[in-house]
Amino acid sequence: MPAITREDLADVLEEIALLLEIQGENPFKTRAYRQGAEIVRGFDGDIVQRAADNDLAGIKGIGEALQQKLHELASTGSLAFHQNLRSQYPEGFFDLFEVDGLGPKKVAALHKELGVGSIADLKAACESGKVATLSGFGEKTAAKILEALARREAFATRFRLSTATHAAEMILDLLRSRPEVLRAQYAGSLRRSRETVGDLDFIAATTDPAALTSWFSRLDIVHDVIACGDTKCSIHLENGLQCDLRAVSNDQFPFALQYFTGSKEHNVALRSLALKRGLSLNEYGFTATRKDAGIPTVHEESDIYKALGLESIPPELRENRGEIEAAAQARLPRLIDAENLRGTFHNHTTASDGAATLEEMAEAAIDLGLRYLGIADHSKSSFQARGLDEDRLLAQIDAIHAWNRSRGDELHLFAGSEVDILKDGSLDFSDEILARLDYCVASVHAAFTLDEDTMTRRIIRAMENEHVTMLGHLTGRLLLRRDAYAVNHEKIIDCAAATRTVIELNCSPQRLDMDWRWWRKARDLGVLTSINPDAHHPDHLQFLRFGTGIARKGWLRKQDVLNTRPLEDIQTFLATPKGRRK
Ligand code: DGT
Ligand code: CA
Ligand code: CA
Ligand code: ZN
Repeated sequence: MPAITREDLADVLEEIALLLEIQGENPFKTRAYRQGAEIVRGFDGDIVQRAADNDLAGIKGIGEALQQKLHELASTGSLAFHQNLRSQYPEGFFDLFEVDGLGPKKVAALHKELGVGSIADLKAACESGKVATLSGFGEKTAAKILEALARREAFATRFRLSTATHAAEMILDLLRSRPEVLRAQYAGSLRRSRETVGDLDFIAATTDPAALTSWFSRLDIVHDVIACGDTKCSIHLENGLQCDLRAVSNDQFPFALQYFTGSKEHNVALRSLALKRGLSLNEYGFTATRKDAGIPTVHEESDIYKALGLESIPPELRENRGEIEAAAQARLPRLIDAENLRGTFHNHTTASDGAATLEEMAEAAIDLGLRYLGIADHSKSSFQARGLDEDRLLAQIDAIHAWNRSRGDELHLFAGSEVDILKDGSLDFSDEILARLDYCVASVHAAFTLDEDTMTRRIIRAMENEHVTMLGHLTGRLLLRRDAYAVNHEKIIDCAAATRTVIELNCSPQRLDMDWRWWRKARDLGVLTSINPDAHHPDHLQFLRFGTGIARKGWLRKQDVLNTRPLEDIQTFLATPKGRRK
């Protein structure tokens, strides 16, 4: 049985209230359940434990009927009364409540009169005109529902790291500017640096939670308020991104931050570790489950880990993929930091499909504090990207040498190419041409539909070329837009180790490719990566931060990343025959 949380208890009570309301129960009864949910959410103490122990007597607002139900729920994991209510409705029925403008009364009428049991039913009923003729609805309401459904479709997506980070930092600034906010942080998948995020989660420590949630719900950036109570507020931004704010006390803050950072799997593992020490851990604090267990003092999130005998686990690693075991043995890797990067290799200019000239890209790199920048424009087969032919490439090499003569002590430019890997695994330039370059990134840009075996052999053939320094965006995926093509990661990683080919970590937020789940294995085999923004604009150099996030998520250290090395070391690396590069 998965551990029941305080939120679970409150959610069930709220759902009961909703279902009773639909069935036309008297308002006092439904209100009792709603109030119960609020009390459970805000209760100062381990309400889950008390419910499990049937120790709820005397809590104001939780009558006998609720006490029994909470006890059943906390001790068995489910509640028969709730399940019975629920079973009277089809699976997709509960989605209807998420449609803007549909309250329990309207949902009840739609269900009773038109048999609407899902979002799809609702859409069909609106389109056929049935909803418009229903008493209490009308043309206008039906049109509004259709609009809400369209918006819901547009919103029912995940968001890229760039969109999410931008919004989160802006909101964090707003939160931290409030005098009643003692500390604030974003949690959830964004803090863990996942490649996409479903919604944003904010935790704020404050002395006045209700004032903070109310202020939050009235911000200019709010498109609509999903729900707003005394301790929690959920809103949509204009772009459809949902933001959940939880207002907690300063003492609860580290626990809430830890809990809502997740992942769920990490939390479950952590909680069972706590139980072995006689401690129950939830989003509000530690409580003793054994008499002899002392309650640890916690000021910061890291104190929670320390109390459980663990090294502090960076958020990026919290996916329950071995991080807890490593932390218990004090063997967590020392992860790369954004400040470790000294240059980067995969960047475009107006010579192919970039928006800025060589000089503009170079100036942007200087502004960012980089010591070297690799230029890798497309090769001739990528004609839609104005790929360079041999003559234009040789002219670009000259321009790069000229830059290095005049400004090389500020920023060294490396002359490269993002050379197409053709369908048979040969390259778009001859070895003679490639030999004129400082380095080359080889990428697949066409013929995506080969079967896995053929695609893998195609890429391996390219990696076996002495001139291919690194492999660009391994799978070609475009997050939320285009799936990865079929390719065998194990074989590619093995080949990279054998041929000393670097595998790029393409940190364009559209790609984040190779996927973070593979880096630890690659690292263990001695494969190097280069964190590359695939910049088509000076601003895109900022993508490097997403790259370090994903590299950290992949357990990578500074020494696993080529572009953390000083310029002189890179020059030595590139001058060494590929098979002997270290
Ligand atoms: P997302 O928003 O889909 O990108 O992913 P998360 O990880 O941000 O998920 P979210 O926003 O639903 O919840 C934030 C964190 O709260 C999640 O990572 C772990 C914690 N959490 C939420 N619900 C539960 C739960 O039922 N059990 C446990 N153990 N943790 C939960
Ligand atoms: Ca989230
Ligand atoms: Ca959330
Ligand atoms: Zn490319």
